[in-house]
Amino acid sequence: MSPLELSTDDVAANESDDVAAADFVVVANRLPVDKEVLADGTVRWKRSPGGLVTALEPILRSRTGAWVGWSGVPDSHDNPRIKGLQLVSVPLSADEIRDYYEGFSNATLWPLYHDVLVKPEYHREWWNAYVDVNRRFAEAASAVASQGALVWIQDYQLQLVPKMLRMLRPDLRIGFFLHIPFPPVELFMQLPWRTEIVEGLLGADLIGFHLPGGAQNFLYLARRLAGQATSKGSVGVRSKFGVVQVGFRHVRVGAFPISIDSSALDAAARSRTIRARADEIRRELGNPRIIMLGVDRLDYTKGIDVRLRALQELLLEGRIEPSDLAMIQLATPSRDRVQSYIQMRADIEQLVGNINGRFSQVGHQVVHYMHRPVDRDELIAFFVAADVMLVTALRDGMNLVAKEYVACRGDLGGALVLSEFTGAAAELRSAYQANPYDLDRVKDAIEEAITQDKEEGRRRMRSMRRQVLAHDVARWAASFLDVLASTQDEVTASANRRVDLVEDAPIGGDD
Ligand code: GDG
Repeated sequence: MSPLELSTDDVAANESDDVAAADFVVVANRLPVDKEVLADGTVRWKRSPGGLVTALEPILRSRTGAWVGWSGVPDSHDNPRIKGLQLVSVPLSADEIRDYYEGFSNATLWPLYHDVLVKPEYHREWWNAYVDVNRRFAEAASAVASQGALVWIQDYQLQLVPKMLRMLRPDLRIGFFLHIPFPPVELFMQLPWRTEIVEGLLGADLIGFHLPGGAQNFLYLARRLAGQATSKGSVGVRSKFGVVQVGFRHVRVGAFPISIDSSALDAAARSRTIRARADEIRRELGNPRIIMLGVDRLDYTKGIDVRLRALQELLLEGRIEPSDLAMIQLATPSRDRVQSYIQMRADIEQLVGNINGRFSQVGHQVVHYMHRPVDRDELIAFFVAADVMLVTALRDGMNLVAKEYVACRGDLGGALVLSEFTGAAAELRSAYQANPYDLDRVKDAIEEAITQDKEEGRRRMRSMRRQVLAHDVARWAASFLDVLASTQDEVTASANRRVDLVEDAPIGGDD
């Protein structure tokens, strides 16, 4: 069994449908497990990969709480259980998966919030499904939350849940965190349902973004919508804070850059088995002078094509010897029924084929492309083995992979090439940063990383590690939850009052 899979001790079908009241509830599109129905009809549960699970799991394991989400397959009514954590499954039909998940979430909001890298599609039936499914998530959270519980809603698929949940349960403290960028106003204004989304979010007591820029974009919109905004200074987190007044309520808006379980990764990467596997990977690749690595969900925002093009040109120009280099590109399957993803996969696989066709030799392949998930230990061994990590996203809320690479380099080896358009770039200033739209600069950054002086490399890695080890996921969660908890008095004061937004207030144009 791969380490990605949970043992039957960890995960079992829930024998009873009892739902215990929880005082800490996470609401996310996906449960932290995937249901797999095998060809012979057997059911098994696996942990699901992805930034959100990676980030929240350590926090949930240290508390008693509930996680409300979808199991990942159509019409599943099981409630799988992970030790110490109640999972509440929200069933989705095949039509809802198509319209709410693949449609409105991933073909409307995802591209709209990522700089319109592909054209967002606006369909009223997708929107209707998004409203219906958000309502069901709100109802499920309302049913499991105890009186006065703290509810933390996650991400772009559930932006209407804060307001819906507040209407059902004004006693709750409600936080919302957006894991992807919040777009500039000019782009957001395209959305036919822009007012509903902003109002939906304003149902929360605290709205968190990765970066101050996202918070600013949202504040600007929300102030114009609610019309009564005030601004306050810092409320105990590093970033600047804003407050939007919504009727009697104050909604706090701030930046909380997410992170990883840094010390766990640091320790794992130092283990003898992982180091031995990293050495073995280098041998299996034919002992190349340089191992480059890319680790991404196969997504057009990640700029996998950017790094492949840069590599291709560097090879063509003779700035890298093909025999010196092996690149591993791990591209975890993602959203493979959404049209733009099907096209992008074909483009990337063609690029890999072109590079290998031109530069590989018998016994030495230049690009090793994997379109499947690998288990966590193998991934850590990749990080330890890689001389140069390539993160060339065209837009990325944070990018945990960049931080994971740094956490795995206790040996102070390796170099990180990092897109300026990731959230991580704000913290990892000592990376070789590049504008991913400037291919010459990307190439230069890769060359600088390859040819760096050893001491310079150690200095850069040491400085990035200081940041990543000090600012881990526990600190991220604590800073969000501390601010959310401090809203308690206001919640008590405003309980039973209606959410009182200014209806039909203009949020754009000429007011
Ligand atoms: C969203 C935002 C934000 C990937 N392949 C495998 C695997 N992974 C793990 C990585 C990392 C996670 O998945 C990916 O996280 P990212 O942050 O890089 O990207 P998204 O999935 O797009 O996440 C992003 C994040 O939410 C958190 O807020 O940073 O900006 O887009 O942890 O290591 N893990 C394993 N096998 C794989 O094959 N075990």
